[in-house]
Amino acid sequence: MTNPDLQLDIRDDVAIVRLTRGAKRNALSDGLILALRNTFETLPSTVRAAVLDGEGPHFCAGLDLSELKERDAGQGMQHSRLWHGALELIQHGPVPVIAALHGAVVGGGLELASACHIRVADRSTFYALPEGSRGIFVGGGGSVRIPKLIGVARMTDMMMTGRVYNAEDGERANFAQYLVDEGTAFDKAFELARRVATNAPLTNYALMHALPRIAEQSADHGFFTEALMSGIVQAAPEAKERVRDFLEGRGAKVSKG
Ligand code: 1HE
Repeated sequence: MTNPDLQLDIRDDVAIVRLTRGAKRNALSDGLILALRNTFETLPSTVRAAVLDGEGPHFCAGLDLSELKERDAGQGMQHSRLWHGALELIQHGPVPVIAALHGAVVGGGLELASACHIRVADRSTFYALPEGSRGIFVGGGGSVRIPKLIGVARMTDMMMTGRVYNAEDGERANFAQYLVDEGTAFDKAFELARRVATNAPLTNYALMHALPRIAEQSADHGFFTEALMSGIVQAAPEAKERVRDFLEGRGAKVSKG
């Protein structure tokens, strides 16, 4: 399925997925949501990490409001489930995804960013949830994912009062793990993706699939799941090879950042 509003470019083992609907601030139409789902579902098996970014002055203006027609309750629910399916394939898909943020990261754009594993924001970035003032509610998984980043109290405040966070305050509030100079978010995200791509695939798998689940388990269940995952990951030949490399002086040492 091709969609002119989404571009996929593969550079070695990193996929670059770009929203290319800059004229409409990368507003997410149903077609674009389906294209995102399809892209992450069908990434070539050689890909080990992905960068998600947006063309033009803004990362993403959220839901395409021009498609917000009169829907009955059932259709509204199905629309939300469409988003859930697509964003689930980003969060729990085949590879870690690093979002390169700039300009508006608002509404469904923030929901999309929060489904990624690492967020890099440049200094032009701002975050908002205008759903609150448009008389609607989040529907793309935002109520589940965003409080895990910034907390329920901040999200409630954003939606009730229309509060907008700038890039610096946004970093302090945990929207993004990296804050970089304007115009450099893609480069930083790509550099991180290349680094992430060198990890053992099972380690990345554990980080994407086990860690967030463990965080929601009781301590007792979490310790047990951790032990299972730990056993599986360390048994892989690649883990043995990497540890041997270090012990025999070939592996990189940890150094101060
Ligand atoms: C759009 C959209 C959109 C821009 N749907 N068309 N999201 C929002 O409520 C955010 C709405 N957008 C904005 O506040 C602003 O557009 C921005 C701050 C993002 C960017 O401002 P600016 O001055 O750079 O651009 P612009 O002139 O406002 O927009 C350029 C064009 O994009 C214009 O169309 P044109 O034909 O007049 O050129 C806009 O109409 C169009 N555009 N944003 C449709 N969102 C799963 S539920 C999720 C629920 C939500 O996401 S609700 C929040 C929706």
